Amino acid sequence: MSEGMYTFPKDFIWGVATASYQIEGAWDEDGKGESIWDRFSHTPGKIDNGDTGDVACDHYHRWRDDVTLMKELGLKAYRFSIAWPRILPDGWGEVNQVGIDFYSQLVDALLEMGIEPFVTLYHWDLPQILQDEGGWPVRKIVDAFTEYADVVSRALGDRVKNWITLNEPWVSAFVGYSMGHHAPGYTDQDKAIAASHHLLLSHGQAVPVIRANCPAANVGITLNLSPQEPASPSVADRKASTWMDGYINRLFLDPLVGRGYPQDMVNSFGNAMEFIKPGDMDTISVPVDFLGVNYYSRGIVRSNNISEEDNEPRTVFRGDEITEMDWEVYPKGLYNILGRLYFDYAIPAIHITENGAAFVDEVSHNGQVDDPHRVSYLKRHLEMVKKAIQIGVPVKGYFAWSLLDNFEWGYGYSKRFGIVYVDFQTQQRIPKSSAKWYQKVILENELDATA
Ligand code: GCO
Repeated sequence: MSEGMYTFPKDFIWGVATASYQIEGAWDEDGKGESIWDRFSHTPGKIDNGDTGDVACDHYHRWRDDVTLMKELGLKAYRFSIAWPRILPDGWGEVNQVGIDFYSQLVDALLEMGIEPFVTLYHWDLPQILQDEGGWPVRKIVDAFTEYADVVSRALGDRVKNWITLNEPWVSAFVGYSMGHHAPGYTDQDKAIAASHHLLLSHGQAVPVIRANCPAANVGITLNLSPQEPASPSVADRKASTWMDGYINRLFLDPLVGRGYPQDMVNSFGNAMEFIKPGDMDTISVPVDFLGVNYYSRGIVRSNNISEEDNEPRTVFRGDEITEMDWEVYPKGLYNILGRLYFDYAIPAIHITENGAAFVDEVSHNGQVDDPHRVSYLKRHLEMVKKAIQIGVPVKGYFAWSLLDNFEWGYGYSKRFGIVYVDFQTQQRIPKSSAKWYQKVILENELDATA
């Protein structure tokens, strides 16, 4: 091993991630019910350019080719999500066998190719019919999710060993119900807080059900985590960044590890948390096998109240490398988060379930897509994973976001995150130079930080 080279642990899991609504298309085929994202994207003005996920990457029809592509890239694992309304078009009750068969065949094909499936049960495409009855802010959703988790883990649990209950409950709750940028598009903070509690409760109630159906299961939950730094050392900015940390990180981490909701958040939300029932916090803190971490960037927090006497001039500015999402490239934040999860929260195992960047990608005259910025982004974040492992953080796997360019929610197809380029007119896939770079990293199980 030459200088600058780092060999990852032997059993390190190298993967990519996707999500059902972002890639599948076939939005109303084979008995699938409508999801909140179908409804939202079909509502004029909600998505840039009027884009929808109706066709997306047409993965529903092209999945065999996509699995072959994954095999060619040498991927060891594939994190994908299941579209709840494909399985239970009415939210619960009658099962759509065609929907089960789709995922069942996908799982078989992955296993045949030696690719380990990581199934996310919920990546934001709630059956619209459940939203019509109130959605995540209404408690009965917890039983609906549990039934859904039961149906899927019964059907796939003989083959799928890795389960993620929810993807980014903060985004589901707050971007969907309070900011209104995501489906179902509400702007009601109390609804969002109730939604976040019922999401966590759904997770907690589903974990034992998945284990019962799949005794060998590794079960976890994926959070979007991001360090929040004060823009100056002033009291006002420090207070604001502590609040933001509570809102994005601690509101989910603390209850999951059995610490209950952070007191500063409870105080800040006031009596909006009356929906908590006895026993809920125990249900939520059920032990899991791993935590999934989605990391993209940090936050730099400036108090709104900058006229406050004790505020000071800003001292922290974002760096000059910014992605197409207007997110700062800040690899060190991943290291900080990982350290905190291990040393403060004693998390026993971590998978980086998403990490990646959107840049403008173009097909050159020779049909290649060269994306050096993405290679650099991935490399520098993997370097931080390596450093975290070196100080003892149990990082077990890394999933690049994403396999394919896809439907980036409110931005539609305008942001490309894939390591594989997708021509949305022809559905042609072109592995970018980042895919070839990642293929080599996986093959060698080694990172050349100097190159
Ligand atoms: C996320 C999402 C992805 C996004 C990605 C880039 O979990 O936030 O899983 O669906 O596409 O994060 O914004």
